[in-house]
Amino acid sequence: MRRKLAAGNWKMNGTPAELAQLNALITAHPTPNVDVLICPPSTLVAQAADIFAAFPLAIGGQDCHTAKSGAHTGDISADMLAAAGATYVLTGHSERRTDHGETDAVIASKSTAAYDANLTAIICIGETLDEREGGTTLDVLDAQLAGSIPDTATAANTVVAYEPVWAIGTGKVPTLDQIAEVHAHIRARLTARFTDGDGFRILYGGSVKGSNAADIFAVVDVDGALVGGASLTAADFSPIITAL
Ligand code: G2H
Repeated sequence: MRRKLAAGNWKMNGTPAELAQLNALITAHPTPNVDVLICPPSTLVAQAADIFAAFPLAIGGQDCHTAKSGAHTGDISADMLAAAGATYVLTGHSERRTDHGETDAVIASKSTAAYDANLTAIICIGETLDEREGGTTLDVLDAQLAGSIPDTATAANTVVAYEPVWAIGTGKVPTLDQIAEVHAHIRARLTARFTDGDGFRILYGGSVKGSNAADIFAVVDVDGALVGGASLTAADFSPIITAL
C-alpha cells in the first residue's frame, strides 16, 4: 500500500516570519495519515527542520548539485540539505529544466546525489503545451522517465511527480482522463523497469488547490500532489491534506 504524500514547493517564496504560520498545519493535522512535506527555499531549510523536528512535517530542498561539495558558487549539495535536516529534495522541476537548462542526465545525476545523501528524490517530469497539442506527451514522458530516473531508484528513495508544464501556476488543469492516462502510463513504465515499480509514489502537480484536490486524488495511481502556490499558507494547504 502506497502512503499518500502532500508535498509543498514554496519555490522562490518564504521568509522566516512566514514559516511560523505552518504551526496552523500542525494544529489542523496533528497525526496525519498521509506524509506531509514542505520544500522551502534553501535559506529556510535548517530553520524549518529545527522548528518542526518533533512534528509530522517533513522538510525538503528544491534542488541539489550533482557534487557533494566544491567550487560551485550559489549551489547547494544533497549532503548539505541532509545535514540541515531535509529528508527529501526535488529534482528536475520544469522551472529548473527551463531556467537552468537541466538535462535528463543532469537530473539523474542529482537524483543519485540525493540517494547518496539518504534523501528521497522527487523527480519531476512533464510535457509542454506544444508537446501536448502535438500528440507527443507519452513519448516525451518516456524519454524523461528513462533519462532522469537512475537505475538505482527504488520505491523507497524515489517519488515521481507528473507536472504538465502548461498547468504550472496557470490555473489550467488537465482533465481527469488525461491525468489517469499519464499516471497509468508512468506506472506501467515503472513496473516494467523496477522490481518494486508498483511501490513508487506518483504525484500530480500543476494548479492543485483545495477545490480540485479530491477529484484529482480519486484518480487511480495518483498518490498525492506536488503543490506550489496553494502550499504557501496553512489555510490553502490544509484542505489539500484533508482531501488525501
Ligand atoms: C507546479 C506546482 C508545484 P503550482 O510547479 O510544483 O506549482 O501548484 O503553483 O502550479
